Amino acid sequence: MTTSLEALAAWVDDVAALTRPDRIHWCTGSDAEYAEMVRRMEAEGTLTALNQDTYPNCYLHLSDPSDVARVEHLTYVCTRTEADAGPNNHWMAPDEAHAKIDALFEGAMRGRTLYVIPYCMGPLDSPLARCGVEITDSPYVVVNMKLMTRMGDAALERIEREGHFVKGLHSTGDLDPNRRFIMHFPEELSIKSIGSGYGGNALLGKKCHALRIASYQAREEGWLAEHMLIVGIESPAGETHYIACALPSACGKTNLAMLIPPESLPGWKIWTLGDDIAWLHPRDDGRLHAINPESGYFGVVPGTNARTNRNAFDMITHDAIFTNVARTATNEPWWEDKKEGEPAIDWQGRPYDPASGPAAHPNSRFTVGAKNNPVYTSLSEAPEGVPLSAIVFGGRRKELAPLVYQARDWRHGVLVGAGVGSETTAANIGEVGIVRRDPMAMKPFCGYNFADYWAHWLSFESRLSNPPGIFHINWFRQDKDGRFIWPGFGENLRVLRWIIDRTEDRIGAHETPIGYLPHAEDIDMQGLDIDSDVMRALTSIDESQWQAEMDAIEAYFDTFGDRVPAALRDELAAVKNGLSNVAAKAS
Ligand code: GTP
Ligand code: SPV
Ligand code: MN
Repeated sequence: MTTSLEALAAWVDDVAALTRPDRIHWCTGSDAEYAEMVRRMEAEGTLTALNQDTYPNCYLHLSDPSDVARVEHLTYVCTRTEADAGPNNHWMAPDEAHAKIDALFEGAMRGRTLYVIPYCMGPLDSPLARCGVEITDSPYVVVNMKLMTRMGDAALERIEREGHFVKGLHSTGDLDPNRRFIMHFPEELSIKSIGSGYGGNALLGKKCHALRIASYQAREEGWLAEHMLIVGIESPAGETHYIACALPSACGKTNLAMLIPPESLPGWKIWTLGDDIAWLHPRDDGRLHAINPESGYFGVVPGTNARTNRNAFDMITHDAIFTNVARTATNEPWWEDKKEGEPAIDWQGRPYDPASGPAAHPNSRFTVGAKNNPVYTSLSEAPEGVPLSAIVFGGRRKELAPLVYQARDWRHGVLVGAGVGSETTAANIGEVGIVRRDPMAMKPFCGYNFADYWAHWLSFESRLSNPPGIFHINWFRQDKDGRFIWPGFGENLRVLRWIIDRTEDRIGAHETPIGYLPHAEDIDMQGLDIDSDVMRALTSIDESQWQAEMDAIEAYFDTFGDRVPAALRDELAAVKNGLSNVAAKAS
C-alpha cells in the first residue's frame, strides 16, 4: 500500500482486480518521472522527439485516426433520474452504466502498467481547489496531466489530509469507437472512461472533473464551474481589470487569454490566468472571484503564427507535447497557417499529399505548462483568485451577432448566456459549421439539467452586491465571400477596452432590445483601417433576424419544459416584446 488513505488504497486494489495490470505505479509528479515516461513512450513508439535544436524538449504523439477529438455522442451523465441529467446530456441509469463499462474494463490493463495519478485542481493551498485521483494505463495521460495539473506527491498529501477525492478511472482500451464511453456519476463523484486516449476524453481532471463533476458540486456548494478563460488587462495608467470569458470549444479562449496588444495601443498589458476553465466564487466583498483549476494548456495548434499570436507561437517552441500535427523535412512541427516551413509528413505519419486533406488535424493540440506562457502571472497561484469586472459570453456566428453588446443587468445577462448559439468546430467528432445552442459554452460540459443550471446562475443576483457586468462578443462575422470582417486576435483588445469602460461607467451606449451596443466612435480605431460600413454592420442589429433568433431560443427553452426558471422566460418575453415594438414602429 502506497497511501495512508484506506479508501484510496481499497479503490486501487478493486480497480487492479478488475483490470489486471502487470504493474502499478504511483505517480510522484517529479521531473525525473516525466523524463522516464517520455523515454518509455519513445521506446514503444508512441512519442517521437521533434527537432531538439529548434524545439528543445518537444515531442509528437499521433493518436489513432478514429480518436482525434471529444465524443459527445458517447459521453453520459448518469444521475439516478434522467430528468436530473436533463435533455442537454445523454443519460444512462447508474447501475446499467457501471455494468456496461465495467464489462469493458475487465482485463483491459493486462500487459500494461496501471498509473495512479493524484492531482489537485486549483492552487495546492487554495480552499477553493478540489482534488481527484485518475487511474490510467496511458503514459501519454500521465505526461499530459503533469503539464496541466498540480500532480503527484503534494496532491496526494492534501488528499490524505482531506480524506476524499473525485475518482476517475481511464483505460485506452482497444480504441474501437463501438467500445468507447465517457461516463460521469456526479452523485458518486466518479468518472469512468474507456476506449479513447484523446484530450478531454482521457485527461479526466479537465472536462470530466473540473467541469461536469465540478458543476454539479458547485450547485450544491454555491459556486460555478465554467468553460471560461481568465485574463487580466492592465491599462497604461496601471489599472488592472479581470475578465472571464466563455466561448465554445475552438472559438478563441486561448488566444484571447494571451492576446498581444497592437502597436497602436501602447502601454497596455495582458496577463493570462487561465485559458479554458474558471471556478467562480462569491466572496465577502460582494464580488465574484475566479480561480483557474488547471496549471497548463491543451490548446488548438492550427492558426497559431507569429502574426496571430506571437506569445502562443513562442510558448510552444520548448517543453511542449504536440498531438496530431505534421512534420517538416527537418523534423519541426508543422500546421496549417504556421506561415513558415513546409509539411513533409502528415498527422497520420504519411508522406504529405494535399489530396488527402490538411497536413495537421484541425483539432491538433499542444500541451504546455502555464509557466511557458510569456505573459503568465503568479496570480494564477493566488488561493482566493481574482475579482471579476466582467463576464463575457460569445460564439462563432458568421452573421447576426454584433461585435459586442452588454446585457442590461445580471438577469438579462443570464438570458444572454443561456441563449448563446455557435457554429460547431473540430473539437468534437461530428459535423463542423452548424449553428447549435451552446448555453454559456457549456453544452458539452454541464453535469446536470441546464434548466437547473440557469436557475443556479440566476441565484447569484442576490449573492453578489457588486456583480460583474455581462457582455456578448463575436469575432467571427463574415462577408459574402466567407472572409472574416473583423481582424480579431490582438485587435480584440479594442473591444475589451470598451467592456472595461462600460463597467467603469465611463462611456454611454446605444440601447436596443437585445442590450447596449457601442456607439461606433467609442471603440478606439486608432491605427486600424476598417471600412465604416463594416464597422456599422458590426455595431448594429437586424431586428427581424433577431426576432427569428429569439424564437429559436424560446423553442430551445421549451425542450426543458416546466423546469425553465420563470425569470428567464420573463427576460426572453421582454426582449421579444422590445423587438416587436421596434418592428411595429418601422412599419
Ligand atoms: P478549446 O481549447 O477547444 O476550448 O478552444 P479555444 O476557445 O481556446 O480556442 P483557440 O483560442 O484555441 O482558437 C481556436 C481557433 O480559432 C484557432 O484556429 C485560432 O487561430 C482561431 N481564433 C482565435 N481567435 C480568433 C479571432 O479573434 N479571430 C479569428 N478569425 N480567429 C480566431
Ligand atoms: C474543448 O474541446 O473545449 C477543449 C479540448 O478544450 S478537450 O480537452 O479535448 O476538451
Ligand atoms: Mn475547452
